[in-house]
This record gives sequence, structure tokens and C-alpha cells, in this order.
Amino acid sequence: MTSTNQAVNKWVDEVAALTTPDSIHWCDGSQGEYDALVKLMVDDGTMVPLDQEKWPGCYYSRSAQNDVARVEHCTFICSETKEAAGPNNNWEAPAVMKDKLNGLFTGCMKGRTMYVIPYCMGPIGSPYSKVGFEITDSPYVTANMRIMTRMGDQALEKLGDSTDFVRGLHSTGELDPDRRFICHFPETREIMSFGSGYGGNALLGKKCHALRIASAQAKDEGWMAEHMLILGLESPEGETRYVAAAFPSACGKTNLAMLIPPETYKGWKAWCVGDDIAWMRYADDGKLYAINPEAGFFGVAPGTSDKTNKNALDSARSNSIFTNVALTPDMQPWWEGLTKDPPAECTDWKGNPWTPETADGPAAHPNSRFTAPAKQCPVASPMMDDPRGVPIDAIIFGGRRAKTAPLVFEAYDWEHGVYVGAMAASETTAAATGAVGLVRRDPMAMKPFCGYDFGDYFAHWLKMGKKSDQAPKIFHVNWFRQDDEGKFIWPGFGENMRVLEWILKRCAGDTDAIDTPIGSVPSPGAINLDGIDIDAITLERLLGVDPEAWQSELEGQEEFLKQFGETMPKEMWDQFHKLQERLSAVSTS
Ligand code: O2Y
Ligand code: MN
Repeated sequence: MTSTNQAVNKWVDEVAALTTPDSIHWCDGSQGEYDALVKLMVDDGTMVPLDQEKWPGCYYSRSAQNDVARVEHCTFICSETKEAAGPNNNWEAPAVMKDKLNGLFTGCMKGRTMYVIPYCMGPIGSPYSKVGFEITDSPYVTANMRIMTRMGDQALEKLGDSTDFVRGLHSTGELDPDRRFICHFPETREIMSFGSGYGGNALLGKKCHALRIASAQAKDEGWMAEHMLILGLESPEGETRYVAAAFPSACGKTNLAMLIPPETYKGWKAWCVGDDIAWMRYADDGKLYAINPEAGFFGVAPGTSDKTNKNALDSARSNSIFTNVALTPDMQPWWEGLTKDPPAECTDWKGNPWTPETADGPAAHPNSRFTAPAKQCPVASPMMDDPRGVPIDAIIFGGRRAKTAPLVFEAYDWEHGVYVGAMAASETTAAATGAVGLVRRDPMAMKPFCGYDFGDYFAHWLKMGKKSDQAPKIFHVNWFRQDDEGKFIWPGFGENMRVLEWILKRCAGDTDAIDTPIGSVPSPGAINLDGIDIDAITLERLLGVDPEAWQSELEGQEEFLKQFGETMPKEMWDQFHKLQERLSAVSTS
């Protein structure tokens, strides 16, 4: 089969001539096709069926041991100029990189099947959705793409004879880490990924298309492609308000996307529209609307349990693929944190026998994952497929800071909010790097995902704020504030609902705040603390702004801004100077 789209057919022919596969399979996206793919992988040992009574339609897979995560040092933005990619990206000239990649792709699919995957990012009926193609030699990637995107005939049909599609070419190659390249060509909307079969490196619809390519396209077309969850909060009166939130890795983003309101919030419901990516644009009514371009979750397994995120776990109880977790003798997936006690024995993510007594490492890889259909989430929003998307009242930036950032604060206006988002950061924990407390700046949580220069990206954000007088309000949250003994003082998880309620009330003009040098924090009593053990002193610590800590934060912010030279918008420096003035006013008063 081929498509009726001449541009697609021509490109597929060119790729086939380059990679010389034994056969070509055009994916229709059907259940029968998925079942056949899975059977193929079960037969050749790439996948193992889990206990089909307890985990219907679920399969288990292990990646190569040297291919277990996104690889930022192998990820390139190949724009025509180095300046366009910015200091926030690795860069190579498109012609140079294509030359190198064409060498790697030459004949790489010999002996393999080439899968042509048409996919749609966003609801099929939405004018804001975008079609892409991934050509891959990995049946594992193909099966995962069917969960993560709207794939197959429906995407081909949506494209019609348009030439507006993203061209993604992927081969696992020999999985050699020294021959691994994840390359993006934002000007021509192309992706070429070689040498990895894992996650964001290989499922090209996700980070490569929906963030790196889409962020550049969004700048050109006047919309936003952001690394944000989308969450709906329905009040007991039945009114649903939506927020979009950006968090650096390991800051509880999936947990917030599927939050369960605490006992005291009777009648409230939280709805998950998306857990990772938001595409947003202004509609005719002046409001910013968001769609989730994805159709699945690629959730991290370790730490996910009935206690921490029951909704995520329940999403993955059927029709899901588990990668690099551990496998119990009765064919169930297991990972650290799933149960209070580990199994007496299991097979670890490397395929070796594992027992708690003899273990020299975790049973599941720390970046092991489940790929699950988003619609299976018990709190999947009924608006998940809405072609218009959902109106966003508040944009929330998150960080992981022990002392500087309070539990929550509101930016004074859009411009200030952009500055706050640009300065979002997390402090390293020992588990991540061995170094504790190093500040890692991750503007808008887009550090690994912005397909162009950050200075230009902030300029685009500033421009978006001027498009409407109904732009969302912007907030910053920090669930990770610590006391002097290094103990977390906010319970997090479902209790974050209390902070979200304050945010929604601020958006409605229904509650008070106190101005501080960094933004507005809740007035005493404004956050509902019924049913949790937070006394007045702890609350003061949670919401306090320590001028000394902020002086050193200010130095870090200045250093960060300086890196970008000419492209850093003047407004960002203005915001820096305003913050400096407000801080010096409190320290001299
Ligand atoms: O290592 C990977 O490829 C997964 S990274 C990931 C997965 C799901 C959602 N977000 C991320 C991320 O790195 O932001
Ligand atoms: Mn992410």
C-alpha cells in the first residue's frame, strides 16, 4: 500500500531507497495490526505477555542496557544558524548533520521491516492538531506510537493531499551509544533519530515533534507548544476551571495531572486533560485554549503506587506496555515503590534473578516506564478529545527549591510571569547527581525541549501576553520547601488541591494576597488548611520570602540571563532590575 498523498509517497520512496528495508509496512492503526505486531514481538522474544487475567492486554519489554533514557548530549537542533538554536541547544549545520546521518541511515534497514506510521498530534477533529509521519524499523516503537498518538488511517485522512506534515525518520541502528543522534531540523520540520529505541529518543511524536519542532512552528504561527500538564478542577457546584502547569523532571508532574482531592474537598473533582504537553492558542473569545497533543501516558514506574498515584496505576492496568520494570515469577510487573515490601524474588530490568537480600541495585530501572492509553485514566477529562481544547485560567510554573521559593506566589502581571517561568529551577537531590542543592535552571521546564534560542522563546512568550487582555494569570509553586533539618514541610500529593483552590480563587478575584518582592503570596487564612496538620509557624515558613536567600538567587538569575546576550529581551532585564529594587527596598527598610 501507499498513500494518495504524492509528497508522502515521494518521501517514503526516498527513505526506502536510502535505508533498503526488506519490506515496507504502512500502518493503518487498527487493533488487528497492533495484535499482529505484538505477536511478532512475543514470538521473537522482544515482548513477554504479562498475566492476562490480572493485566489484560499488557506486555513487558526490556531495552538495551545502554539505552534507557533520553540523551541530551546526543540531541541536536540543526537550524540554519547556530544563533537560531541558541546556547540552550547542541547545534550542527543541517547540511553537515544530514551528511553524517545519511551515512548512518544508508542500508540500515536491510533485513528489517520499515514501518510507515502516519500519526496525528491532537484530537483528529481539531484544527489545531498536526499530522506527522514516523518511519521506523522498530516494531516496539510502532506499538508504542499506537498508544501515544492517534495513528494510522485517521491521520492519513486528516492530512489529505496537504504537504504540511512533520517528517520523522528513525532507526535503532545497532544501539551503539557512540552512533546515537537525535536531530531536529526546525525550519524544514524534519526529525532524524538514529541509534536508540527508547522513549523520547524514539517515539518521535512526543518530545521531538510535539515540543522541539512544534515550539519552533508555534513561534512562527503565533501559538505555544509547552511542556505542561493540563488539569481541570470541578467545584461542587459543577463549574470546571482549567490550569496548565510546567514542572522540571522529578517534581511530581504526573501526580498533579491526576490529583485526587483530599477528604475535606467533598464534591470536588479533578480531571486530567494531559500529563506532559500542552498546545495553546487564543480563540476568538480572547481566552487561551489548550489541547493535549498526545493520546497516551509514558509514565515513570518507580514510585507509582495506589498510595502515590492510583489514577496513573489504574490507567496502566490494561492495554499497556511496561518497559524496564522488574518481572515477578507469576508474570506481574514490579518496581520500587509499587508495594510496601518487595517480592521475595523476581527478574530485574536487566533480565537477571533478583532478591531483596542479594540485590546490588534496584529491580526496576529508575527510568522504567509504562505506556498507557490516556483514555483509560479513571479521571480522564471528558474534554480530552474536544477539538477546541479547554480554556486556561492559570499557568503554573513549578520548581524544587529547599529555601527560596515559597509554597505559592502569583506574578504581578504577564511580563513578570514570563520572568518567573524563565527562572524556574530545581535543586539537585543526591539521588540525581551525587551533588546536593545545585540550582539547575529549567525555564518553563523547556530546557531540553525548546527547539530554538531561549532569548527568542521568551520574546515569543512576551508577545503572546500582548495578544489578549484575558491572558491567564501566572503562578509559581514549590511543593518541596524544607525546614532547617531538611524535612519537607508541605505534604504534597492530593493536598496540593489547597494551593490550586487558592489559585482559582485568585483568578476569580475571590481571595486576598500580600505583595512581597517576588510576587503575591496568600494572606494568612487564605489557604484552606482544614484537615491537615500545618500550624501558623509552619505556614509562615512555607510562605516566607527570605531576602538573604533571594540575594544569592538574584546573582544566579543575572548569570543565567547574561548567557543569552543580544537575544534576551529587554523586558526580561527590566524584570530583573525591578526584582532587584524590590528586594533592596525590603532589606534597607
Ligand atoms: O527517558 C525518556 O525518554 C522519558 S522522559 C519523559 C517521559 C514522559 C514525560 N516526560 C519526560 C521528560 O523527560 O520530560
Ligand atoms: Mn515531560
